[in-house]
Amino acid sequence: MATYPFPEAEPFRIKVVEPLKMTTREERERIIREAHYNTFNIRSEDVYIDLLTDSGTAAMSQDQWAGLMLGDEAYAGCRNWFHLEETVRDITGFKYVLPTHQGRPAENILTALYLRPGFAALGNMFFDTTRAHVETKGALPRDLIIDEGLDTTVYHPFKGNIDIDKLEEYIKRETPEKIGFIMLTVTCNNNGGQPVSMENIRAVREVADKYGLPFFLDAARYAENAFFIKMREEGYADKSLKEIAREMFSYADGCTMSAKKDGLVNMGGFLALNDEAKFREAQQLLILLEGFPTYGGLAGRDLEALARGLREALDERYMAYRVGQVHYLGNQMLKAGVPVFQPIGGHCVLLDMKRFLPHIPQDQFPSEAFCAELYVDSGTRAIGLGFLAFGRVDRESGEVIYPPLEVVRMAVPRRVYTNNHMDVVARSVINIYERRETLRGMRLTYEPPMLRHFRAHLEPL
Ligand code: P70
Repeated sequence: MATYPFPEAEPFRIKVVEPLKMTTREERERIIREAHYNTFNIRSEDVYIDLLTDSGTAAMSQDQWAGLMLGDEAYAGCRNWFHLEETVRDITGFKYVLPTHQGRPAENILTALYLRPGFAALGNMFFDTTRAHVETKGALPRDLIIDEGLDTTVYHPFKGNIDIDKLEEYIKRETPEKIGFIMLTVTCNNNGGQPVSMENIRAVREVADKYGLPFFLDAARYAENAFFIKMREEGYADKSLKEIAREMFSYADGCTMSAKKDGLVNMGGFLALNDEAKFREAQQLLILLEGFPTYGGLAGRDLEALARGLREALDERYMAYRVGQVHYLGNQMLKAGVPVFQPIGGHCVLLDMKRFLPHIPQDQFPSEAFCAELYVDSGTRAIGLGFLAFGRVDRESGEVIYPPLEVVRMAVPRRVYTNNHMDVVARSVINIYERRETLRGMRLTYEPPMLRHFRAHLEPL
């Protein structure tokens, strides 16, 4: 990267623009009230800068758009499928590829293949949908991330790492026969896109071999993970992202992929495996759940855009810009003293609401109070990932269970916003931080039985 004088500058120019509606503060106050103070309920058109998710929100390149015109919409054997299969094999080295329309069907199939009631699945931190698929197979998801991974105040270059001692202890205690698989989410989404080191991935392979367990990657943000390895881990500075990614995958037996992230597409995913017998079983499930194995829930043109996007995400200049923009946003807030989860991850900035709004107790939804304020202030949409999303009441004891983190996530879509947009967000967050004592807590007025943050209604206290 030394050859580029401004490594974080955009390696593209903009050819098509999407106008954004500007609303007034009065309008936004009405909109958030009508949305019951839940940013999921706001219409996208009423949002100025949408940081709800980096999933499926990327801008495609001219090469991807051109690829759409080459879509072969045959039911069986379309050429775009072969292009995608060859691309995934080339990047991951896995033998068998199954296309899916997004990440969760791949998770559904993988968990159906490897888990039985009473089994456990061990990981650094399972993403919500993976966790739910593990649970619906009657198995137990177990998060074994290193302690630093949940501490918002300490620095660690690879906060996504799994605790190898805890992993081995768990396997010995529960016996390997009761473990379905080990899975590392790279980067680790639930603590803000924190990377997993190559050393850690290699160590998991050794444990997996020692106890005869399969080991998979949740590869949604694998290219961003490869970039952090290049930047932070000894011995990788001179390797290409593709070489690093290939090495990451070489230690695993397969992966699930939500291509809506590092696939740079608006919809798409896949499951990749090395085990032939499991692949045959997976194909049967794929046909049942998604469609014929050469399209798996996607149009031919979508398969083409994905094959092209997967390669683009491994371009170092793109990635330096990408991660650079996320850090550009977070660093402005850090400089102003805002409690930002550190180090900043690959796809989002997390604000620690326990330190940002210490006067609002967790059961008064500080994250949602902040998100409502942020929307009214600048039309920016963020989401709360804390008590509303993950808190629950224990069915047996009636005890209220608080999640370890109470954070607001600002996820940055890929290639969509400029740094002027990032400045608006940073200034708005800093504004609110300066008058944080004026924010009040919220209470629930409607609580859905499952995944309550998506549809909950709130009102200010
Ligand atoms: C996000 C989205 C999806 C995801 C993931 C990892 C590491 C699998 C999946 C599932 C989901 C989301 C969350 C809140 C609001 C909107 C969207 N992550 N593994 O934003 O993939 O969605 O394709 O089925 O991060 O982090 P898929």
